[in-house]
Amino acid sequence: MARDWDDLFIRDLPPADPDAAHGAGGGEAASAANAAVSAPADSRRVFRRLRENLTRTRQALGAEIQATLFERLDEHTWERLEEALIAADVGAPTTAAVVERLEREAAGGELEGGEQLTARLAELLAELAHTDAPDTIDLRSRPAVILVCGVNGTGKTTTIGKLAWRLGRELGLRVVVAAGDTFRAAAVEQLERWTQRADVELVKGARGSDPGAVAFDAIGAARARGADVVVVDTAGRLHTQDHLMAELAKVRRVIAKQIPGAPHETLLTIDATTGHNGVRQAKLFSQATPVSGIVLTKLDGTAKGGVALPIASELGIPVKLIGVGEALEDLRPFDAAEFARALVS
Ligand SMILES: Nc1nc2c(ncn2[C@@H]2O[C@H](COP(=O)(O)OP(=O)(O)OP(=O)(O)O)[C@@H](O)[C@H]2O)c(=O)[nH]1
Ligand SMILES: [Mg+2]
Repeated sequence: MARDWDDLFIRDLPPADPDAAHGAGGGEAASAANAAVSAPADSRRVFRRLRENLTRTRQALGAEIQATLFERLDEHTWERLEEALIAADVGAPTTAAVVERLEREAAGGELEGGEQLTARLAELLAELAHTDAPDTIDLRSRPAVILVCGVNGTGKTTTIGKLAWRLGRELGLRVVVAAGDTFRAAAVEQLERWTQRADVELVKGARGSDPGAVAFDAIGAARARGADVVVVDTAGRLHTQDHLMAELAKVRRVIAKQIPGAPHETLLTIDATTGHNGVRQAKLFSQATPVSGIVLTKLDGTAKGGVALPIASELGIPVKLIGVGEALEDLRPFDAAEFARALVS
């Protein structure tokens, strides 16, 4: 069963009364979305779209899988498969373990034919994504606060636009976005465009103003309007920029002071096109500030999509969302099994 939005978000589902759901789009949109996710035709459509958006990785990997697992198996099969997975950035040690296991099972006669081998390969790859940390996003607080941070240009603002649209228009929640990147005027304008498309409220401060103050105002606005979720954008930064890391810590403190236990979710964006380098950078970032979930972005623009699978165990933080394009609907909950199948099929 594919993991979907309703599995990702923990929330008090609204009672049957349609007036209980609010926000632009309202209850109708919410129930339509819920009905749609349960329809098999729709999940097939979503899976097709995921495959399309992963084309670059899939083509590189798929051609090798066709040329290996669907041909006569010999030692070159396993070498070539291993090389292809490493090229897709699955990571050398994890790849070796997966291929060795597949080879052993094939030699033991447990698997026969390309179809079975491919299906088993997808299963083994999906297992790489397992962590013990919770892979859900808890939205039960009123408001729930989601803080989004990461290195420059990794896709924070774009992810927030897509997430706000999903929460607001599709799930019928009332969303307030905080323009916590006060460095550049263009950053606020970019976020403003996204929030207009998503039809959610934006709280912004003057250019150069304190990001903590913007977060403070956004939570105040959310409380005043009975909003369900506050999503806080932040400026890009490196873990080595002490003053900027201190600023991020301050934003967290301001949020926690207003709502004990908040931020309820801290998402770190990683640009998939930077492959394992991005993962190493994210590791350092997550050691400098608490992070509860990864958003892997730009998977549509890379042949290194295999990187999604080992990240969770390498960082000890689950991948919760993936960005597969620049349209509003191009943010997906990360379902390792579905993802692995999309890569190899
Ligand atoms: N193809 C593709 N492009 C993406 C995706 N996510 C973000 N981008 C693009 O990546 C670029 C940077 O995205 P932003 O959202 O501005 O990144 P940011 O982390 O907010 O950047 P800073 O605020 O400057 O640190 C933009 O051109 C986005 O359109 C994605 O999933 N797929
Ligand atoms: Mg930004």
